[in-house]
Amino acid sequence: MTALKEKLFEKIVAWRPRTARLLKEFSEVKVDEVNIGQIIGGMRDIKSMTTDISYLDPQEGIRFRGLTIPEVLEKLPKVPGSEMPYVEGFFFFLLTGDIPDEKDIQLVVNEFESRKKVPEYVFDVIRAIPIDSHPMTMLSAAIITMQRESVFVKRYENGLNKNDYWDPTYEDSLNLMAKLPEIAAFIYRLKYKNGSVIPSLNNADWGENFAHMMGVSEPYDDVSRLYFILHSDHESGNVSAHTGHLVASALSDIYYSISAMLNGLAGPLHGLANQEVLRWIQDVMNKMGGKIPTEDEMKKFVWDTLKSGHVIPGFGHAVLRKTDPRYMAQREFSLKHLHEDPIFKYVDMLYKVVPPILLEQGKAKNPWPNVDSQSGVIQWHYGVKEYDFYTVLFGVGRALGVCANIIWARALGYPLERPKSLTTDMLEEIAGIKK
Ligand code: CMX
Repeated sequence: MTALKEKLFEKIVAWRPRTARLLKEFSEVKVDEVNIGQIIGGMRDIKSMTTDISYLDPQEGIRFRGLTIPEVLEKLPKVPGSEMPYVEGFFFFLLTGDIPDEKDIQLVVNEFESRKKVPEYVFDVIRAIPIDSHPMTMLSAAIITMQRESVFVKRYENGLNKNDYWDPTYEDSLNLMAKLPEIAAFIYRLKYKNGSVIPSLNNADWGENFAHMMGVSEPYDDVSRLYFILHSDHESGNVSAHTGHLVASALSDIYYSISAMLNGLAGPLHGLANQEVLRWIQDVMNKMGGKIPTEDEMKKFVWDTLKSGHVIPGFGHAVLRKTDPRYMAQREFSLKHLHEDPIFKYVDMLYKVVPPILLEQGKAKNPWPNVDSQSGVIQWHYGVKEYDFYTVLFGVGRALGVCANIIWARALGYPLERPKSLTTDMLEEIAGIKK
């Protein structure tokens, strides 16, 4: 066992009795009640899943392993000379719950380094996909193509004890995560830079290597670190994390699970919103001939969008009821590094203008900006202007959290997920509607 895996195993062994006790002694204790509005309304707020990797409070926002975003950015060791922590250290933290020291971080760096070589057939498959396909399609296809590499499948076929499911899942997860930045940067260079692929650096951290492979200079390494960390996890009920968890609960391997996770992330109500924000802003900019609109002009654009039956991308949230701290972290970075950028000025004005309008309209439960409102602007500023690529970046980050969750789900023996559905007739009967 590698040192990282051993550390994780110790945590798993210590944690298992807690889950076992809850199940054995407290299975019948009620946690929640469910009403018809929730059943028809996309299961909002029904407490029915468990994860220890992150928790989303509606007012406070996300905590990763108990730490808020500012605490994560402050407490986790930073890459020398950079403002941001190592993504590898953050992954160690998600996986084990411990704040890593330099040695712990090096364990993850080494694990990723030794597993990062992408099989050539994966690149062949991506090249064979029509170039005008969405990059999320390419990423999802690349991952599913690698399913034949699954260690879990091979060991399962040879007869694997349930207690050990987590072990080959860990192997698959690290094998896949190590390759994701390579595949994402390959897609970017193939699709938007005439196929001039930039080979990976040896022994660089995720941020530095990704910026290098994208062909974008500093501080894009820090932008990438921040981006991957912020997008990693948002507890388990969101579409991408939930899809990954659900698919994995059938003991489908990590490749099937993460590819499915990405397909959920690719929807405009979820991860695709970051590209939609830029598309919307570009549209406003074109209409304004590049001039920064006045507040009144911006208000009109917002109302026009709402009146045409569209949502304002980057605003609202199914759980959050305050400004998303992921938005705030990126806003702080933007205020420091790109406050003069015209697109940032648009975003800044939207921050002022949109919430009162959504409140006045009275539909959205949360009028405040979410993570996607700010993220594309930073990418744009550093020259990554191909906004349909932004969800790929979200996806690479999200895989960190979902892989950590799936490893733990296997370690704690979480079963096949299988909620119960009812017919409309049954709901009407429960409601006491006479027919
Ligand atoms: N603009 C306009 N209307 C909005 C809105 C927005 N930004 N956010 C919510 N609403 C509307 C909903 O469409 C819904 O309208 P109907 O009653 O006509 O169906 C109503 O307000 C109530 O919705 P809600 O309960 O507040 O929000 P949901 O939990 O149903 O949906 C979300 C949450 C994120 C899908 C929604 O706020 C939205 O569509 N936002 C814009 C897209 C976006 O930014 N998505 C990214 C979210 C973060 C992420 O997952 O990446």
